[in-house]
Amino acid sequence: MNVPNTNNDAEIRTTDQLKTTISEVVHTQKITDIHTHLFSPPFNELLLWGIDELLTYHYLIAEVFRKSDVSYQQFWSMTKAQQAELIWQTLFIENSPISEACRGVVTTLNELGLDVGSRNLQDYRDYFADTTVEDFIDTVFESANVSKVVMTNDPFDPAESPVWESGDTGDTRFEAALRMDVLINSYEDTAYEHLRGLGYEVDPILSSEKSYKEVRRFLETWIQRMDPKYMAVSLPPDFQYPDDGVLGRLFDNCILPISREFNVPFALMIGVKRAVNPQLKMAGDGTGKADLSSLEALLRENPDNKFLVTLLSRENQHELCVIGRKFKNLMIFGCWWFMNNPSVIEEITRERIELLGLSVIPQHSDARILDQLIYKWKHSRQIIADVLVEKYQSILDVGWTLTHSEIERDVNNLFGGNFERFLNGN
Ligand code: FIX
Ligand code: ZN
Repeated sequence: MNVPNTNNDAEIRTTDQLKTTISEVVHTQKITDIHTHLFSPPFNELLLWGIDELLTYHYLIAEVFRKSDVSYQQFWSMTKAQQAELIWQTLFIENSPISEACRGVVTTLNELGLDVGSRNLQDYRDYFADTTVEDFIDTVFESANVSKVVMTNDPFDPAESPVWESGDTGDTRFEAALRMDVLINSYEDTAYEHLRGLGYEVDPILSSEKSYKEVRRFLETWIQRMDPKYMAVSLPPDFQYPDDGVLGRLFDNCILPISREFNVPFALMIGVKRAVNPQLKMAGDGTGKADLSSLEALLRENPDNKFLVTLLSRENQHELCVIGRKFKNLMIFGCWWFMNNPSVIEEITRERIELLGLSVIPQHSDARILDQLIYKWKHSRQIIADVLVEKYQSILDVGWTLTHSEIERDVNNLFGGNFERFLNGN
């Protein structure tokens, strides 16, 4: 017997109804963006926004050198406004802006109601000059339909310190993530001295019980100060675990115990080769395929720890899904950086849903400039919706029934529910 449906829970029978429902649900569902490089207003100049920032995004800097004769030295000696003008002229006027990073600028301007057909950079600059950052945050969060964004907070960055010392990060839509690249990847070069300077009694190679205790004390202090959603690190493709060096000692004696004790997951972003071309500065990082047996060992040997993982190499993505099937303490998230392109997002999202169903966090934005929330989410939402249509259609075709509220439940989990449950579960 068919259970009668209320209007709100209409049964979906046809492909048209399915497409309309998914499009409506995917576009109206608010998103928790679990990894960005955005900052709330009290962080002042760390919060980047506006057309010149948008145009000088490091993804576009990498592209401009391929099409312009400008030398590295000339480019880096320009002001930000001059760099933005060069990028605009080269990538948007002298060439059509169809790379994903270029297209993102066009989508963003259009969504902000600006006339992209005019190609008038000055008009775009005027628009931003007439806007306050607080108003613009509201505009962007509304346009992207995002409810929360997780920042990337470096406890070693002096530019962030005043805000953490003040205890007030302002707008609560911005939440913290405790980033540990300096601690983990530069312990001997940078972190050790810094910690000593702050009065932590650590030794240069982190080899004593006393040092472990002191690093744990440092982490505890920052967890209390930031109330982070998770701790995070980016790692090179040759990352290994177990490890008898500083990284292994930090993981086993400091980070993993603290992560368990405070129920703060550890996010691993694996596969970045930093400074493949140092001349490009932040745009000069590359990617490499990782050996995921290290990740398997980490998950197996630390079953009471929770790990969020994203990988930078396309070649690793299928293997990661298989690992996800083996370890419930792993939450796979996002299409990171060079993966954040339509063809790859589509492939990875399909692969993940086929192997893991709805138990993943399909995307994060990695936005560095506030405005980018608009295009990154607009582009990704469309792809996620298309993959969902295909997957739901395949069960409708063989007689499964679906309702509007079931699709709402599923999309809600993908866009925030899975993250919250993973954080709050034991
Ligand atoms: O390590 C990271 O969090 C990376 O996302 C960034 O460092 C990278 O520069 C980036 O912006 C990628 O989208
Ligand atoms: Zn990032």
